Amino acid sequence: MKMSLRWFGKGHDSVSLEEIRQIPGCQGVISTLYDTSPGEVWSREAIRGLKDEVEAAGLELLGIESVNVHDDIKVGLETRDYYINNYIETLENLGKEGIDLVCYNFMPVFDWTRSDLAKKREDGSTVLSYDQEIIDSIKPDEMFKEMKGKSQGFVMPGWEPERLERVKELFEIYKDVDEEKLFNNLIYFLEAIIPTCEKYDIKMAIHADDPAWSVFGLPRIINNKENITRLLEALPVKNNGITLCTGSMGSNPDNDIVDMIRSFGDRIHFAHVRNLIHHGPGMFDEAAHYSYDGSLDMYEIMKAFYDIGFTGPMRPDHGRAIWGEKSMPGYGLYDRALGASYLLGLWEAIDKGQRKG
Ligand SMILES: [Mn+2]
Repeated sequence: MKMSLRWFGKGHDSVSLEEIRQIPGCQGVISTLYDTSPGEVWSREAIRGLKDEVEAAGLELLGIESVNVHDDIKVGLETRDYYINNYIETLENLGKEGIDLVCYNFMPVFDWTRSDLAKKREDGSTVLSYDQEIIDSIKPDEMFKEMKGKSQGFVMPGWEPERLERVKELFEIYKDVDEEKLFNNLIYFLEAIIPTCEKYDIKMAIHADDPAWSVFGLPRIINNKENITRLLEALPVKNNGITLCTGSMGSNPDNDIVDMIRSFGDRIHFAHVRNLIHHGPGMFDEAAHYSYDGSLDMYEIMKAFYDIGFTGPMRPDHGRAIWGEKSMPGYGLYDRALGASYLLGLWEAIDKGQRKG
């Protein structure tokens, strides 16, 4: 396992590479070319520039999160082949620069959804939170505006202003896309790109839908064991893999995360590990990483990753906002550093316990 932190790039992230370098045991970052838009070809020069910047700080660029998939591909429009070719060109350029992990998602319209970006907890920290009743009471474009107003001035991934302008149009183009169509469009996309991934040994790692159920009537296909198994079996090659995000998948208490990790095994290429508290159906708050602070058993989760021999990058994913830090919601330095340390501590204990038998 390689501990890492997500980094949004200079000018976008409140956290610097130099700060990340000082988190004990943190080997690298997961990043993206934040100034690109979905469907655009990433140049080798830009990729190399990002890699050089990360390496100059003494860190490794362990993967890309995300290379976003253009809506025309998800919807299955005729224009999709053009965007798929661009995606392949981007993969070739990434492969030539030695990048071997690409996280992506196949969620329509919204990359992720929350009803509150700064819910206050008893100790004064704030967390992201979800309440289905609130979501049901607002229109998607109103939610977009609300999210923007609460993002502390940061542009959040998946909530770029240009998407806000198109939100009604996006709902329109997705109106005939049900789960079956979306799944078939995902397979069409993967069949086209997998030969390039195999050539450069790039592992594609699809991220779970967040939350793991349908919102605003939009289809969800990466939300439980059955659906992920279907995807992995439809294209049974190693490069067609997943990002196991404990927080997204764990938003639904019916999902047994430990069982999923053990079942998906070497098809897991990237791990997002965080905790959350379930408050009832369709209601949860994000939490500190520690088992005692949430509903997930982080020891059992880390033990499962250990037992499958997980060697890929792991990141602490979202954290709470603490100690007065101003950052993109969920992506401050302090709580993610605490999370990384805790997860590495669990890992060391599991490893040493195992060796001593
Ligand atoms: Mn995640």
